[in-house]
Amino acid sequence: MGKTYKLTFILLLLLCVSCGSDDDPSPSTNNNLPDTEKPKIKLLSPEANSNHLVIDLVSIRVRLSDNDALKNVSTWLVSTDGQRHEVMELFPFTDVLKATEFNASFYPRDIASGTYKLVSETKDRQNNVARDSITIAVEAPDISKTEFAKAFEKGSFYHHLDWGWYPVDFTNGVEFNEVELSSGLYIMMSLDDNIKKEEWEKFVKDFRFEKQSWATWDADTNGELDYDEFHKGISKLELFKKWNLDNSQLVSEIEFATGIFDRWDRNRDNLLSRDEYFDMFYTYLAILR
Ligand SMILES: [Ca+2]
Ligand SMILES: [Ca+2]
Ligand SMILES: [Ca+2]
Ligand SMILES: [Ca+2]
Repeated sequence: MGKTYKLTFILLLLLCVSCGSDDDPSPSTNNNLPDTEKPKIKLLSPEANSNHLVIDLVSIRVRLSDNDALKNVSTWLVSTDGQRHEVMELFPFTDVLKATEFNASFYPRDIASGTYKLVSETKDRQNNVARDSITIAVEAPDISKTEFAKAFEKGSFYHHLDWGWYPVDFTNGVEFNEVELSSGLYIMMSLDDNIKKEEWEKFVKDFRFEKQSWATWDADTNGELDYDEFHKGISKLELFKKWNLDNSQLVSEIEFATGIFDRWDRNRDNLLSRDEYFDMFYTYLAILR
């Protein structure tokens, strides 16, 4: 299930095109004259001169149109030294399309901190080209709880998963009862049917539960954790009680993000440094991993 499902949401994420309705789906047939009119393009998102954390999911939205038919769209970043960094694969339009708003998103995971030009380009079927660009910045500062919660909300897979697959119900927003808290952590560690010993060992180290012993978690000693074993282990850590700061029925999204923040803040200075969040975020919370 893990793989199929991952593929589904990768496609959703990268290829989410909302096609503008067009009354006339056929290319204009003005007596075989070649189309010499350029398409039009406008970058609607992200905002010009906006700053993005290196763990932020950056949403791109471009409005495109052509008098005849659009061929494709692509987007990339250009650093100040002129180097080009792809952030999205070239997307071809197979249907005849005169106008659309194209959506995609990317994590600046492999992008060094700095200022970049974000360029979007579209071609029509005669290869007439149009481009639009804006300036954005990518940064990796120490972040507060609030800033971490914001990045969590923007880019964590809890907001993007198809929840039908998992024992959680986020129809009222991302919040957890005690069972869902275990499920949420389970999904964070593994999208498969079990948790392997290496995954558990990494988790207890990363979340500073080093005193835990594998033998007490893996009750049937088959070398992996099924969901019940995992749930029992998590229950003993009493995370639901500890993370449920207002003592309500649910661990809210902000309480969940705060709980993670505290586990990752190794030096207890109430900030997450890049070293404390970068690998962790991309290991446990990013949509594509
Ligand atoms: Ca054209
Ligand atoms: Ca087991
Ligand atoms: Ca609560
Ligand atoms: Ca810290």
